[in-house]
Amino acid sequence: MPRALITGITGQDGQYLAEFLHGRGYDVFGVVPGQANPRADALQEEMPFVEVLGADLQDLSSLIAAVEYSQPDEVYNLGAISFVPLSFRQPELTANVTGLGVLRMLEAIRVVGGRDNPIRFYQASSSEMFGKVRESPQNESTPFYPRSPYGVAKVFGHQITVNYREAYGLYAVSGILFNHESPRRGLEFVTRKITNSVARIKVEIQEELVLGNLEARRDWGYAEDYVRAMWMMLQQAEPDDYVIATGESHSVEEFVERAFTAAGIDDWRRFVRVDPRFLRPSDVDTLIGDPSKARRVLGWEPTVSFDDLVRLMVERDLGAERERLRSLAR
Ligand code: NAP
Ligand code: G4F
Repeated sequence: MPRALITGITGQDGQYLAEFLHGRGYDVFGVVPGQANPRADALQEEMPFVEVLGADLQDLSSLIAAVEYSQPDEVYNLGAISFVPLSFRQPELTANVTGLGVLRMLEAIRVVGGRDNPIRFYQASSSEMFGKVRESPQNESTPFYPRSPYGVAKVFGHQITVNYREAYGLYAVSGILFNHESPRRGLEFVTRKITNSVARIKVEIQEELVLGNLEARRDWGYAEDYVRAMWMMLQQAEPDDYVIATGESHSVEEFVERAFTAAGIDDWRRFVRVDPRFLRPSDVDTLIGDPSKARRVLGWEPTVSFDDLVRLMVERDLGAERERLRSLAR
């Protein structure tokens, strides 16, 4: 049985990846930080096949212990402070977890080494690294210009992964993933904030949706498609970096409009208010990825369109809100 160790297993991607790898016959180990992390219990209930290991990306010895114990064939480093506004409020924490955490994970792999074969390492790089974009669409050789402490930390993580590949011959790759969403997306991110609010407005338990920059444009895909790409990258003969994106860009306003339409509400402007509280000190205005290398080399394709993604998320949030109201009435 192949063995995989995942950091960030309680997050959106960690959960989909754990299910995906389990479905392919892997033994799955997951790193969870904290001494009584409530998300660990929820994860164990939903995915009893995962063996949870207490460790933290800020603590090298705990990562070495996790690698020694799990003896993985593949390590997926998805753990991070991943919410951009938090990175402005806690830049040092972000640099430590999202940036230096990658270095610590690579060191743990280098020091412990593989069972029979070298351990293969996946780093969750991000389109946020392109920031104030130098060209459009962005591909693997587009220069980085990060716009947040999160983006800067991801550039460090990306470059240190390249360096460990070149300096020590580690099998280490980075997926430069553009935004990907799902019903498991955290409520703090704009897509899920919108679909959850639209559902609550539809069932009349919320009055308005308060947002920041409606003009920002993102290349939004579906998370399950993106975790499949992570695994595909680690199955190649040679380690390399890949952009994963849909090649389409939409504004936050378009997302809002489609979400209200999906819930059967036409006049979305009546419910939406812009509050400068949700604006960032510096934002990424527009992102659009060029996934042609992933198409050509990995044979990867996105399967969920923008419209279907919005619909899928609204329907799931609406179903959950209706179920919650039904159970309260019982
Ligand atoms: P997410 O839902 O925010 O999950 C982040 C995970 O990191 C959580 O499981 C969290 O654990 C864990 N974590 C936080 N601090 C940690 C620490 N000190 N030690 C170990 N783990 C820690 O993120 P996601 O959307 O699944 O994204 C997965 C990865 O891909 C992240 O690295 C993100 O930056 C990157 N990425 C995401 C996207 C996207 O659009 N989703 C795009 C490009 C790149 P607890 O919450 O349990 O503490
Ligand atoms: O959903 P967001 O918070 O995602 P963002 O900043 O693009 O970052 C996500 O994608 C990255 C990949 O490019 C990941 F690396 C990162 O970990 C994370 O998963 O915001 C998207 C856009 C921004 O321009 C923001 O200013 O939506 C705009 N926005 C407008 N109103 C808002 C809001 N964002 C949030 N979170 N909340 C709002 O009320």
